[in-house]
Amino acid sequence: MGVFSIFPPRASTTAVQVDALYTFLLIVAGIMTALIFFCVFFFAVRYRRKNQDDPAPKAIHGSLPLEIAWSVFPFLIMLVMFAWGAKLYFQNYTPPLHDTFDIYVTGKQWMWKVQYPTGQREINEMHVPTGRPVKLILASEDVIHSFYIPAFRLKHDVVPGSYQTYWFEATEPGRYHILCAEYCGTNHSDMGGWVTVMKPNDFERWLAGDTGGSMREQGEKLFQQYGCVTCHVTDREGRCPSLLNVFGNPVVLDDGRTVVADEAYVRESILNPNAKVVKGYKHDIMPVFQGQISEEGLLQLIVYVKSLSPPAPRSGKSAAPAPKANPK
Ligand code: HEC
Ligand SMILES: [Cu+2]
Repeated sequence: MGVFSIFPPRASTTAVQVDALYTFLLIVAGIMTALIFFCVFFFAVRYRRKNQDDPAPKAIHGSLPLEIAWSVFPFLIMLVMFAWGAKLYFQNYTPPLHDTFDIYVTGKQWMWKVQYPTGQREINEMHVPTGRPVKLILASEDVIHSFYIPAFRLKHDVVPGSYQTYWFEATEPGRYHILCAEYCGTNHSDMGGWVTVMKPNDFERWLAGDTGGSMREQGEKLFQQYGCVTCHVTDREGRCPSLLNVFGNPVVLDDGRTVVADEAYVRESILNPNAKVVKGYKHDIMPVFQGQISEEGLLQLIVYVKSLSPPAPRSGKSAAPAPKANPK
């Protein structure tokens, strides 16, 4: 298939699966096209009027078995396409819960800004390891963009005001195009870059390079700068919830609903705290930060809030014991 390259290179686990489905669609479409053309020509030749004075043939008015056959078979084939497509869709939109490497991507007219939990920041460049699920948290600073890496068969709209998540696992080291696939203004066509896929060892070395403080450290700075710390850490009157072990766990709200504190929840809690108020706490105490913190800053704050919920120790490896929720 490499020689015959109507397909871009395949560098992720999904690429192979997407291409298999695509090939199936091409084959079905090819067979149908061939069949229709064959019938057109066959009938034109077979039933042509040989002599001017031959009587015109009688028209046929339907055939029940034929109609059933050409309704049921295409329907079954469509169902296969649907089930296959839906399976791939759900698989790609549901990141694995554990052991993902998280990368935070912000679209901005007209560039992709990429941040790593370890603090590296890049513009129009992204580095990922092979053999490890990478989860993307996609945000936009301005308009709708679409994050597109053809070699990974990955394309996801990036919508202002919300987070999109997607995941992939790269398989082939190399450099592949990143594009924006949603028209986003004058320089849309220049909005793109490169993703570098590296062997795990090379990637570790790259990650260990110089940074201006990890994303968590930068988030912690913002946490102090915006005064979050005065309420969420030093407040002794219990007016504000502790943020320890909030992330990734269910939160009971004052309207009785229970939501899981994911990236989108923390983002909303910061920008519009009254949208979901934690049970037992009051509305209108936490200030509304809408319009005050950049998308990149929000992502750093989120990484910091995440770091307050260390993952439960997993078998074998020793990890620091998780602090108990709300020590007040
Ligand atoms: C004036 C005090 C105050 C400040 C400043 C403040 N918060 Fe809050 N925060 C609250 C209160 C009260 C709640 C609970 C009510 C609610 O959910 O809105 C809360 C809720 C939250 C939650 C949801 C917690 C949970 O248990 O689900 C998060 C996350 C959060 N704040 C983050 C932040 C961040 C980040 C900042 C700084 C940018 C910040 N807060 C600044 C008072 C504050
Ligand atoms: Cu764009």
